[in-house]
Amino acid sequence: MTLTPTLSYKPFAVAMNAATHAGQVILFGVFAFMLVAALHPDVHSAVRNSLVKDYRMVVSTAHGDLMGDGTILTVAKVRTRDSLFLEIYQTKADGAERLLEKIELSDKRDGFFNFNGQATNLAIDDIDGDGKLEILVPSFDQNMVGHLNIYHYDSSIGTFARSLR
Ligand SMILES: [Ca+2]
Repeated sequence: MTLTPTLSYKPFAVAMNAATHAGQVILFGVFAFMLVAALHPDVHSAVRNSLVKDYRMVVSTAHGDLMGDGTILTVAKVRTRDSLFLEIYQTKADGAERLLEKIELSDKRDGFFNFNGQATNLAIDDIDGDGKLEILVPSFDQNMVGHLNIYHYDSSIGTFARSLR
């Protein structure tokens, strides 16, 4: 008898060992995942919530010479999972948008109001007739009561401020 069968068997055994080892690694990986999932039954909702948390949607934009100096500014109404913002941008000479101000609204739900016969969720108009434009931002509070928030540019402090009504 020669040793050939033994020699041919050895590589096979090594291959079997490698395959078994790989199988164990995979099994361990599956087990580890199941363990994580068992420890954190809400692992899926956690992943989903983290995705939703980053969710950001521009629901409306409006343009106007809000500072009264001929500079046309862009106002964006931005909704995230649990907040509502106004972002005011100035378009620079090179076309880049520069964020001038970000204002968080106290209400978290987007709202609409009737503006010149149309339902709108963001408008720019001189509603008090002083020759300067205001930002008109409707929103809903947690009781779904609508509010019309009004902001104007206050040149004395160089920033946007909420208008008293
Ligand atoms: Ca005004």
